[in-house]
Amino acid sequence: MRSTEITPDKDGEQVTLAGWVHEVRDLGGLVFIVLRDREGFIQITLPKKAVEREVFNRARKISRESVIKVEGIVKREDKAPNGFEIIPKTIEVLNGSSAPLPLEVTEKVPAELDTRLDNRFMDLRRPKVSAIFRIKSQVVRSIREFLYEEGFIEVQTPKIVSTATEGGTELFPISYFEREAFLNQSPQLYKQILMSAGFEKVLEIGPIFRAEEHNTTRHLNEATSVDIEMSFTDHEGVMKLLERLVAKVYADIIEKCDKFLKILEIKLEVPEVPFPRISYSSAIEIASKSQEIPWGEDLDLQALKTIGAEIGGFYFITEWPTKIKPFYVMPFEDEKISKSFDLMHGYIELASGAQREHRYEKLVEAIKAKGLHPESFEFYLKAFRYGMPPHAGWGLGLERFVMAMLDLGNIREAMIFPRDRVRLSP
Ligand code: AMO
Repeated sequence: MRSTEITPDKDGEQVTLAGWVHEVRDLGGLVFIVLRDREGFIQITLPKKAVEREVFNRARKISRESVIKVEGIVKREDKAPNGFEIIPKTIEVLNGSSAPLPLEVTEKVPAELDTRLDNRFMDLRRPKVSAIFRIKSQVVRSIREFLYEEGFIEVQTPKIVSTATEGGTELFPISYFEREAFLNQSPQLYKQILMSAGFEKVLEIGPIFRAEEHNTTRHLNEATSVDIEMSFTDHEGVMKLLERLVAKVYADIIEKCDKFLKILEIKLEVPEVPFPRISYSSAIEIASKSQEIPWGEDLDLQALKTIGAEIGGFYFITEWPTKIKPFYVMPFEDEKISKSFDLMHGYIELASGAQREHRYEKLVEAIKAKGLHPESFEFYLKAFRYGMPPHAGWGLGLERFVMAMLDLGNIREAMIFPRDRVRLSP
C-alpha cells in the first residue's frame, strides 16, 4: 500500500507499507518512525508496552534512510499527521542505510546545488525536489495529449548525424566507425523532410545536444526539446498552436498537480491567450532604455532582462532579422526580416519557431549566404525538389518551460541528471 491509500476510517485494519525511514524519534518508552514513500509520510508509533519487545528494540536502532517494510494496524489518532498512525506488528529492514548520510533529506538543512547533484539519488528523496519531476512528467503527458488530440504523429529522428542545423552553438563530434559524426543539435532537418513525406503534422520529444561553452543558469549541454512541424500553415498558425498548448498545460498542472504545487508553495494561473506579440524592432526600442542595440544584432541577456521586465509573463518576439536566424527560416518580401518568432517568459527564451523556406532555389541561396555548403545538405535538399508543401514549426525547450512555470532559479533544477560544462556524472 502507498501512504496516500490509508485514511483514518481504515481504523483497525491491517496494512503493509514499505518505504524509507525519514526520521526516528526515540522518547524512551515511545518510539516514532516517520516512514516516507513516493506519495508522502506516515507515522509509525511504537509504544513500548503495546508492541513486541524485539520489534521495539530493533526499531529504535534502524538508521535513517534505511528501507523497511512494516505490517501493522491503522489507528485513528487526531494528533498524528493525516489523522492516523500505524501500530506495527513487524518491521523488516529490507536494506539498511549507511551513516553519515551524504545529504540531509529532511530539508531542514539547505545544501549546495553541486552537493545535491553529486548525490542526486538522495536529493530526489526530498519531497520538494521530487515534486518538480512529478510536475515535469505531467507536463510531458499534457503536451502529448494535446498534440495527439490535434492530429500530430509522434516520430523519432536520429540523434547521430552528419551535419549541423543550428548556427551559433557548437556540435559535439563523436567517432562513428571510420568517420566523424555529431550529436544532433535539433531534429529540425528531419521534421522538415517529414513534411515532404506527407506526414503533415509531426511531433518529437527528445534530447538535443549543444556544446555551449558557457555555464549559465539557462543552458544545458543536453536538453529536451519538444518539436513540432506542420504543413499548409505559416508562422502565425504555429504560434497560435503554441500559446494554446501552453495554456492547456498550465490548466492541466493546476488541475492534476495540486499536491505538488502545494509542496513547492507555488500558485499557478492559466496565462491569458493570445500572448502579446512584439516585433524585434520594437523590442530593441524597449531595450534602448538600458542599452543601444544596432538593428540586426541579437538581443543579449541585459536587453532581454529590460524587455522581460517591461512586458512580463509570456510574450512573443516576432519578425527577427533574417541574418541572425538559421538558414531554414522564410524571409518576408522585405528579405531583411523573417517569419520567425521566439516565445519568451520574462527574460527567458522558451521556444523558437518560424515559417520555413520551402522554395528550393531560395533555400540553396540561404544555405550559401550562411557560408555553408549545399552539398552537405543534399539529403535534406532532395526532399524539397519533389513536392515540399509550405510549412512551419517550433521547438520548445522542456526544461526551460518547467523552469519558467515553477520559477526555478537554475535550469539544472528541472533536469534529473543535468549535463553542463563540467558535469558528466552522475
Ligand atoms: P533553438 O535553437 O532556439 O531552435 O532551440 C529551441 C529551444 O530549445 C531550448 N534550448 C535549450 N535549453 C537548454 N539548454 C540549451 N543549451 C538549449 N538550447 C536550446 C530553448 C530554445 O528556445 N530548430 C529550432 C526550433 C524550430 O525552429 O523549430 C531550434 O532548435 O528553450
